Amino acid sequence: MQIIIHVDMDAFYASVEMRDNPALRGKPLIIGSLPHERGVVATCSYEARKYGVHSAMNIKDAFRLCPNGIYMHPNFEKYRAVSAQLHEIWNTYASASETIALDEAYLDVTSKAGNWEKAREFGHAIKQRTREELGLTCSVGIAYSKTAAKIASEEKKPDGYFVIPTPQDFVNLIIDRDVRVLYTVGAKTAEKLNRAGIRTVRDIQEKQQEVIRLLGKQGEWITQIAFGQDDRKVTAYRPEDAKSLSRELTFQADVDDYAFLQDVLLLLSISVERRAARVNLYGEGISLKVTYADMKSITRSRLVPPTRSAAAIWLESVKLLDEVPHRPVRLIGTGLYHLTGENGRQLSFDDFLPEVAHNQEALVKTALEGLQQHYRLDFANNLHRIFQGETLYKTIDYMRRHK
Ligand code: TTP
Ligand code: MG
Repeated sequence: MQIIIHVDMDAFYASVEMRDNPALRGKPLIIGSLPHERGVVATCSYEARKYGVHSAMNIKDAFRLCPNGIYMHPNFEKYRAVSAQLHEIWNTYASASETIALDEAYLDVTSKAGNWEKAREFGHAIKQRTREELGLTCSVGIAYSKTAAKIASEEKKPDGYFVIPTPQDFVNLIIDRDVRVLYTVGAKTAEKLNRAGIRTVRDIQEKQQEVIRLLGKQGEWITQIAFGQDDRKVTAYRPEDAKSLSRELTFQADVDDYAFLQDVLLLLSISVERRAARVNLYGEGISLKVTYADMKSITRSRLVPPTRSAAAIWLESVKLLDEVPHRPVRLIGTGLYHLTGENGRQLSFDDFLPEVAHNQEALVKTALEGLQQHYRLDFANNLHRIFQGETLYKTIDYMRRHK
C-alpha cells in the first residue's frame, strides 16, 4: 500500500502578490491580462471567484463580472523563485517527489512516514511550514493513490486538508459526482460519455463495457479509476526522463564563441516552436543541453508557464547557457519538456499575455534580421525552408564558418 500526498497552492499567483502587498489582501485580485488588453485570466483570488471569475476566462468577461477587481500582470520570475522554495520544503517529507507544476507536487511518503498516523502529521507539517516559512496557504490531500490524493487536495480548498485512506472511501466520496471529477476526463470525453447517458461515476461503474467501447484504452483506464484502482507510482521527476521535444546539433568543429552559440539557439528555438505547434503541445519546462569537446554532457532546465514560443525558449536557454561553464562546445540543443496539450492546462502563457507574445514575436523577428545581416544570409524570406531536412544544419555550419 502506498501513502501519497498531493499538495497544491491556493490561488497561487494571486496569493504571492497578496502576501507581498498587504493593500491587495481581502480584495478581488485578478492576475493575467489587463481589462483593456486582449487575453485571459491566469488565476484570481478567492474573493474574485465569488464574482464568478476563474482561470482561462476571457479578461473582458472577467471585467464585466468584477469591474471593481484589481487587475495585474503576472510576475513569473517571482513565482518561480517561490516555487523553488516550496518544493524544497515539501521534498523533505518524501522519498520521491514528482513536480507537476510550479505550485503542485505528488509526494511519496510511504517509507518516510511508515504509517497513516505519521502521514497525517506530515500533511499538517507541510501546511504549517508552507504558511510559517513562506506566508502562503496550500491544500493537502493524503491518499492511497495519486488520483485519490489529487481529488483529496481539491476537496476542502482553500487551505484544505483531506484524507482518503482506502479505495472504498474514494468510491463512496465520488460515486454520485459528475464524470469530470476523474481529472483524466476532459470536456470532450465528458461530452462523449454524456451523449451515451453516462453522467456520474456510478454510471461508469454500471456501464463499463459501453465506456470501453466508446473510449478504447482511455475507457479502460477511466473504468479502473471509477472503482478506485490506481497503482501508479510517484516517479521522482527528472527533466531528462520527461516526455520532451527538442532539437540539437553537433558542430563540424568545436565552438568556443558563446555569442555564436546564442545565435544557434535562436534557430534551434524556432525549430522547436514549429515542432510543438505541429503536434499542438506546450511545454512547462525548457531545457538546454551542452556537450563539451571532451564529450562531457550537461543538461540544465527550468520550469516555466506553459509555452511553445520560440522567444521564450530562446531567452530561457540563453540564460541557462550563461550559467554553464564556458568551454569549447561540440553539441548544443534546446527543447521543451513536461509537455501538455489541450487537455492539460487549457491555456498557455502565449494565450493569456498576447501582448507579451506579440513582443516576443517581434523580438525573434528582429533577432533574425540581425543574424541575416551579420552572416549575410537570406533566410528572412526562406525561414520555412531552412527548418526542413538538413538545411538548418547546413545553415548553421555556414554561419560557423562565416561568423
Ligand atoms: P492552479 O493550481 O490550477 O490554480 P490556483 O493555484 O491559482 O488556484 P487553486 O486554489 O484553485 O489551486 O494553478 C496554479 C497557477 O498556475 C495559478 O496560480 C496560475 C497558473 N495557471 C495558469 O496560468 N493558467 C491556467 O489555466 C491555470 C489553471 C493556472
Ligand atoms: Mg493551485
